[in-house]
Amino acid sequence: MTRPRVICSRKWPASVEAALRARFDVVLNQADVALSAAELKDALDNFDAVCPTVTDTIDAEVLAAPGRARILGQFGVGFNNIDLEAAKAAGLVVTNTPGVLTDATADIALTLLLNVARRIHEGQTMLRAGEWTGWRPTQLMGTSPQGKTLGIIGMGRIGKAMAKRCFHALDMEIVFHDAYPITDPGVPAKQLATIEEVLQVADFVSLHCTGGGDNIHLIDAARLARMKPTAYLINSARGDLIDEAALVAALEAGAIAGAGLDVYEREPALSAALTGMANVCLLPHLGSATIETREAMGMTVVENLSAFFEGREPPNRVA
Ligand code: 8YV
Repeated sequence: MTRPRVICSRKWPASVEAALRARFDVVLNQADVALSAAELKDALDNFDAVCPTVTDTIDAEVLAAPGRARILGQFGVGFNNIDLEAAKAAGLVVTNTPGVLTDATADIALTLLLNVARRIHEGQTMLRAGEWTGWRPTQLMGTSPQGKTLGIIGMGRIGKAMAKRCFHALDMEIVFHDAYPITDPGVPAKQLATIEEVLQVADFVSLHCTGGGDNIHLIDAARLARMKPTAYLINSARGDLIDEAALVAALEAGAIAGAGLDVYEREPALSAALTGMANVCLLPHLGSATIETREAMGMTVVENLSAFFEGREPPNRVA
């Protein structure tokens, strides 16, 4: 029996690549260089399954008349890099990897919160530059999160995991906005009717909604202006949720206190102004970057593909 032909757009954890090899006729990307649009089209023409990541733009043009592909097995929970309507129109099934990266991503959101609150990166930069002259009572005083209000935008799995951490570990008050009524936030938390209401009361605003579509620039100049001047914006979700130019302007004007960012509007590029701001903590999209999580994400893709090619419903089908 011929085995399905599968291609991965990037290098994956070795244990997952072994699992793929055991089941499929697989082409792996050991060089780990992102595929061009032409190479992605070629992959759709010649493989039964294409496994992209957030770095692959699978738009309508790439998806026009795929010759052979029947399934896109996205490595990641977010899939705003894929034009879902175009994929459906092309007859492709699309799957993602929810659940397995919830804790890792919430950990990074919490890390960013604590970093900006306690000025961790500023302290480390000072030390590494050899500029620490010794302890002083007023040196690098940050902000205590205890008793402050965390505002979550998007109370899904990761939003709830962030709420849990901040409620139990930091004694924070939790408010949130979600497009749907959330009856099980997991910890005491108040759902507010609008994003504006959250922005007005929160000391830390953490984004946990999906990117793309109507959510592009969800946080724009007008919404940044609703935040307290003492508040911090945390984004571990998707870069396009924030109008990055508007964020830079708000930070330059002192309209908000700072930001913790793991994702950017035009990754891997980021606004140069951000890199010069001491009140901004910047990470290179590390949300799910633990060995355990990346292996679990890969094995979830393997399960999705296995189910599909065995004629079963893939467990994590999004289209
Ligand atoms: C991934 C993520 O690293 O899963 C997601 O949606 O943002 C990250 O954790 C990346 O997207 C993989 O494609």
